[in-house]
Amino acid sequence: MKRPVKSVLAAGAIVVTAGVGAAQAEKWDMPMAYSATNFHSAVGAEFAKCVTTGTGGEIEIVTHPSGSLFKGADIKRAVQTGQAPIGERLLSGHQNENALFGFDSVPFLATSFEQSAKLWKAAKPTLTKILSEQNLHLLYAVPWPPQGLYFKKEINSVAEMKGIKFRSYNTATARLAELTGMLPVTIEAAEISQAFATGVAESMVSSGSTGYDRKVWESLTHFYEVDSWLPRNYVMVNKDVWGKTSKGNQNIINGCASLAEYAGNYRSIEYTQFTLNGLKAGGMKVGPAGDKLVSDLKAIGDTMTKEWLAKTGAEGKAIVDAFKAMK
Ligand code: PCA
Repeated sequence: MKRPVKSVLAAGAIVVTAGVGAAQAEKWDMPMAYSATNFHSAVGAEFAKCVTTGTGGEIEIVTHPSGSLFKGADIKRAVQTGQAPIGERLLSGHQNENALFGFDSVPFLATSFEQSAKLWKAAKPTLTKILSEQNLHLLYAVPWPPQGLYFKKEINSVAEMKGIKFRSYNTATARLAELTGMLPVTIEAAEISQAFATGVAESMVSSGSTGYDRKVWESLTHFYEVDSWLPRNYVMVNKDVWGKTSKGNQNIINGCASLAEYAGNYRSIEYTQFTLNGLKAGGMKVGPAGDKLVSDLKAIGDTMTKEWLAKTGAEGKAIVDAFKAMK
């Protein structure tokens, strides 16, 4: 792990040389759940470079996308326990531990990038505190594009979804399946192409981005733009590791994290239409959900919102109230 501090040649030929007496170099392996080509992973790789360059190589971050170091579901535990110093994960993936993690998967609460940014502002202090109590320091978070529904046939109402095998990625998506009469099966994004090809799953709610990354047109035919919510990925550091990091390096990491959050948000917006076009080019029918499907889904959304508020109590209500006050 430890090796002498060395110069880092950044893009544009800026040479950063660590001073005499600089701390020993550390390598931080950063597990990530999504494919290397996905924009979250690309932003994570830029963030890693920024930190490596900015700290003059004192901290070298090496990203491991596609769940190659730890599978998505195991990344948080790995960082909490110090098996990995830093990592990225879907925030609402922890909804089963604490319903507050699902603030960004409440149907139709925040349905655009603008609203998602406000909701994040409203929720961030609570989420930061919960993560801190779990030995995690929150660095940055980036939204996925708006979520829509994928199917292998035309669907015009919730009644037509009955019995369909549905790939879920968190508690909210599993609940959505139950309430629509579908059969939920949890599958990581890294494994969905195979799940659809073999018929283990026939439908999912996700962004155009994930469908595009996983080439789902090889198995699926329809994507309905529902804009039900925009879930976030976040980057966390083990708190003990963070506590041992020098103030100067913490500042550099925070600066790189702010840049990553900004760039990630921008790329997510840009990627939305690009990936919907990609699904079309792959042969899928892409368009807004019909009126009946939308009104059926809104009714289910109301149920899920009530359930989430009942589970999260005063803290959940405070997030929603703060968000609504920003409008
Ligand atoms: N892609 C991720 C989470 C949300 C999204 O758009 C997934 O499907 O796993």
